[in-house]
Amino acid sequence: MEQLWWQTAVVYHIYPRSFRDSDGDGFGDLKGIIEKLDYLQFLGVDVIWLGPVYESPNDDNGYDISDYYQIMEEFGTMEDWELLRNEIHLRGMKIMMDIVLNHTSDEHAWFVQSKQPGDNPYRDYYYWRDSNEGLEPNNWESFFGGPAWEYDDDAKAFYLHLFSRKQPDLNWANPSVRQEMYDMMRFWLDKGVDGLRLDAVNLLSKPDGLPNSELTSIDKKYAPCGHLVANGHEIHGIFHEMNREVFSRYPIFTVAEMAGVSAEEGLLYTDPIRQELDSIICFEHMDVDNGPNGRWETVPFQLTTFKRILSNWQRTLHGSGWFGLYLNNHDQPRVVSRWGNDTEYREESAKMFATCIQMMQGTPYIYQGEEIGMTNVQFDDISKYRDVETLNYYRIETEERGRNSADVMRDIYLKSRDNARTLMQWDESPNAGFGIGTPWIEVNPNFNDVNVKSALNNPNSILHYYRKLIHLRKRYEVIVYGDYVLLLEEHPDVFAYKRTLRDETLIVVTNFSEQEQIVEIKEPVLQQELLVTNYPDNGENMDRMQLRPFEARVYLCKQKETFK
Ligand code: TEU
Repeated sequence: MEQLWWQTAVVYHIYPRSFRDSDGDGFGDLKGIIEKLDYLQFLGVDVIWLGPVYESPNDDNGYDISDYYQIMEEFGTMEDWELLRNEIHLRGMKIMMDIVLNHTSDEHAWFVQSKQPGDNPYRDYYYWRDSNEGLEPNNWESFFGGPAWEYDDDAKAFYLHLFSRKQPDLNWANPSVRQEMYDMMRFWLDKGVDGLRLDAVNLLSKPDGLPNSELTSIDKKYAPCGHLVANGHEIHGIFHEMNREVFSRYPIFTVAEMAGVSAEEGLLYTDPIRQELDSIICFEHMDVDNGPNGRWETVPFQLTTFKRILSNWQRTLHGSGWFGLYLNNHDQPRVVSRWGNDTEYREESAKMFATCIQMMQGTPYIYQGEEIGMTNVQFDDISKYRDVETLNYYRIETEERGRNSADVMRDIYLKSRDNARTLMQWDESPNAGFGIGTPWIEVNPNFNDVNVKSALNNPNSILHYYRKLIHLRKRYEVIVYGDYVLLLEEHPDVFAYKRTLRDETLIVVTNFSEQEQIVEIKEPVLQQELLVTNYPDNGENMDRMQLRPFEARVYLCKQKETFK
């Protein structure tokens, strides 16, 4: 496989609204990010992924774009963005923009135009359909709850929105839509952007005729349609064209966010021979605690399932495709609260998860606050939540399905996206040093204990551990290019694997439980060195280990065979 710059890179993911507010208006902004670039450089990351910063009415915090060529007022100006780009580049880092191709805002000029009667070229930019005897054109349910169709009085028709009603889906079968989007991406790439994160991008090709979903939802009203709209029949053709028209003309890195994708499909999207995309962020490993009725229903985390899924991706993409390694982002609850222990073992479990995911093959993504072990939040009232998906869920469950509020709040505590969107915790000053204004969302009350300033002062902090992991990736090629073998496959509490490149082997052992675990790893090695661990080294070799709660160890070994 050809070696490329982004294969050794570590990405830091910024949710601009919550990162740092420089002007006191209560919203994070571009100048705020500039203030923190030295910190990110110190952490050692290579690429900064900026959540969407384009003009937007913020129904879905910037994922509803009304103008792709303007910067959102709350975040600053185009000059601020150019300064941010320059400051990132000056520090030897790169900038990745978040691009939303599947939908625009309903306030985008194309959508406003598309409602007009008569001969109107914009009508076909979206999915406008007549009503089906007064009902929606089909039974699809939006990913954010309720019908995927909204009736518009001016247009006298329904339009499709897989996400919120303020995010109408674009019709990618229309060549003008595709050209507009290619122009837009080239605009940003010509401005010196180094990478693109493509939002929900395997949804671009819808099935012909938009057929009903055969699934049923709990109340039989609308039915999930993800399986019909993901990986549609034209999708590979679209990416091949996009690659020819855009990506292949720049020395950039692309990562596609794709739900409902198997490892085998992931390989089709990312195999360089096919000239589509460079890498993929999948959902399969994050969905393991979702119940049969979707993500709001939580079932117990099964480590064996999690291991099987990640191992399958590791093996399938090795040597051809490329994987995005993550356990946290702006759509997911914080993993330390979700599958770890965010009280007694917060530090241990945060470091253990980082070790487990970052020693695999792929590009690691660190989501803001993950590096200090930020946790989920439990606001006492729904009025303190901001996420459109969470608010829709609360309304539908309490008003339409008649569930009691306390039960619904429990689901929200576990899965709300706002768990990850509270303010970045910089120090122990009011609002954790986010800014002096009244913030758009409340701070997590634990910021006195969990913040960057105290983490910087403590050499054993999660933050310093992350720095170490990042440095190891730069130093040992086996972490980047080694092959992958799962060890202790059936163990219910320990995730262990082996990476090998030439004469070097890395053995990664992580305890996902609060109990001690005794495990033995018998490998024919000549020498072994404990590269990193989240507990004091007790001198054990890997042929007999007594792992403490959430303990993680990484051994670097020289293989015996190579010394024959
Ligand atoms: O997410 C796409 C996606 O699949 C999500 O809808 C995911 O299933 C959901 O967030 C889980 O709750 C992307 C963005 O990351 C997300 O923030 C946006 O809301 C969404 O696209 C629409 O643009």
